[in-house]
Amino acid sequence: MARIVKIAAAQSGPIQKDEGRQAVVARLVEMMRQAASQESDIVVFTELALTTFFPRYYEEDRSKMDGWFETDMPGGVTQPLFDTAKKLGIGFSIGYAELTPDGHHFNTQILVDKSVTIVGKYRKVHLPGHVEYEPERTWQHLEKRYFEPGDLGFPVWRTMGGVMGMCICNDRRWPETFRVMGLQGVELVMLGYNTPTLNSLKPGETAKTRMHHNHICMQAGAYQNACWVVGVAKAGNEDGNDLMAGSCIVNPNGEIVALAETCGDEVIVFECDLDECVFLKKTTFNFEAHRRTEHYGLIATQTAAIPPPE
Ligand code: CDV
Repeated sequence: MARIVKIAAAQSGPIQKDEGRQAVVARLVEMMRQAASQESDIVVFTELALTTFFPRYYEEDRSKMDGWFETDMPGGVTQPLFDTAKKLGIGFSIGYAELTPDGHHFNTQILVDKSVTIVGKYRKVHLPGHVEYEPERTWQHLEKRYFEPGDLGFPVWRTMGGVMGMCICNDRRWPETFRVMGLQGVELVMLGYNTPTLNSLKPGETAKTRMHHNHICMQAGAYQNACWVVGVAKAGNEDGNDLMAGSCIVNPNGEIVALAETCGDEVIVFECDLDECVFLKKTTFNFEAHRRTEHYGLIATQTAAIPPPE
């Protein structure tokens, strides 16, 4: 038995601050064509795929940042993605900054099926960084200033022959992200990331260690929930800021089966058999048989770690 979904991960190279959305969308459309030419069912783009990673820029008046946000999806500039997907018969998932009609700002990802219907929307829950300008940092990471935490939870959708979920960048570091989707039977998790190659608060940490963190959390999420994970980077040097590459496709054993080789626009493709999720879901990670929720209360009731008194 095999339920094959051919997945393309479309890594973006750097997007400079003054690169227009139209030029960016043209790059994404080109990668969508490459994915379709390899008969992919779905192409996954990165977090905030339409612009440079703007949360590195501080602006006192937050409303001045609204130009980085999309008020419509599809909108005038993003319509070519939907038109091309329809023509080529390919689904896609893409991250962007969302400004809602009632004025809310989210870091959002959508899932679009082959008929170009938006079947799923996810809004980033774990927002890293800080609200105010922090002079001790070599660069700023102001996601907490410009976005609200997502208000949709971690839903999954039955579409394209499987159970699909999404999360965004920092979410991948939290086992809760994957487990909540695992508890809904997720078979494929799609995510994009913009991750600095180095840590401005920990100068000695190597790029290799940070790449290890990047991969290990996706590999653990895949294995512990018996699902496929696709992680798609925005990579390379944006306005002097280095973002790590390492886009990958991970199987339900937690093994990386496809890995990007460059720091630029690059498409990697793998035939994912969703039935490969079945064995672990029925044995080691048969949640119904083995989970002990009576001991997990702290996870959903306490935020900070509270060690015992000295
Ligand atoms: N875009 C992100 O969420 N980036 C974070 C960085 C700031 C650590 C990440 O977890 O990769």
